Amino acid sequence: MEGKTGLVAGVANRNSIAWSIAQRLAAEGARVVFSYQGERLRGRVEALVGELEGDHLLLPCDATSDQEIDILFREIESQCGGLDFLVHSIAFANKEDIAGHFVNTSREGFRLAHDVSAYTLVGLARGAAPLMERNGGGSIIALTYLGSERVVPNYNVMGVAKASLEASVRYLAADLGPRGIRVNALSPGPISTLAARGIAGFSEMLKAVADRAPMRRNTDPAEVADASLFLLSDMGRGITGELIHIDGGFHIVGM
Ligand code: NAD
Ligand code: 0WE
Repeated sequence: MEGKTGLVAGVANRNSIAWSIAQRLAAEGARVVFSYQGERLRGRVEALVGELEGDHLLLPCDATSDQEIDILFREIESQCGGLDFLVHSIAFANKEDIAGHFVNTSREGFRLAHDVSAYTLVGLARGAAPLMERNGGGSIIALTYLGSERVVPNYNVMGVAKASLEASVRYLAADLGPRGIRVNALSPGPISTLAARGIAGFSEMLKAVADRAPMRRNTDPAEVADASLFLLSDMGRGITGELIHIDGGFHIVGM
């Protein structure tokens, strides 16, 4: 990844999947721009980035704001020129909407989950595309979850938002392919991150997956980082619009 520059959106702390991905990309020589949701997170992300070799950049961006996305890419353009890759690792739904019955999802809860978890990919891809075109093309990945394809208890509106994210990956791949930009999704099995830990019954879910997955274990974030490196590098140059499960095979199992 030497000579490549990319944006990683979604590092909140050391357990973030985006942090595992960014560490691997930086270790392979990439320059990484980190965007963080708000000033509340700056200190923590700064401390993490300080652990990396190389010259990286930190910029704020609440991805639900078109204005903040605009400012982010203007800043990247002036500091880096172009862009080669983008990692989208952002999701949010109200706590009450990822518990209980999906049928009770409010209009506002549905809107929020889709705005944060799906539309942000479209907004960030639109901002990144001209900078990628300048570099002769680029590669975009988004993190999704099996709850989009099958009913996972309590995942509820997040599953519907992830289905939208995955469809957005395909439409973006078709739109941006002629400009040399690839767009793919990675679907890891459950990983114990901040976004996952608050969820009731999460440790039981980890155990159920490890018991039934063909590989008989849970997903290691380093495995997600390796697959990300593949798709974001020239090794993935023939692949776009694809969804890769990184779940030890759990998604193939019927019982
Ligand atoms: P995480 O909490 O570390 O990451 C979620 C990130 O989303 C945070 O950095 C948060 O700041 C960011 N975010 C939320 N709203 C935002 C906004 N408006 N603007 C900018 N950033 C915003 O948790 P994670 O588990 O690393 O999640 C990362 C991605 O991986 C998510 O898309 C999640 O759905 C997906 N995923 C997670 C798992 C899992 O089990 N942990 C499994 C499969 C997929
Ligand atoms: O995408 C996710 C989690 C995303 C998430 C997590 C939270 C917790 C805190 C979105 N919004 C919020 N809102 C909060 O207030 N995952 C893939 C992890 C996850 O979450 C689940 C899972 C899995 C797996 C929720 C229910 C069931 C399974």
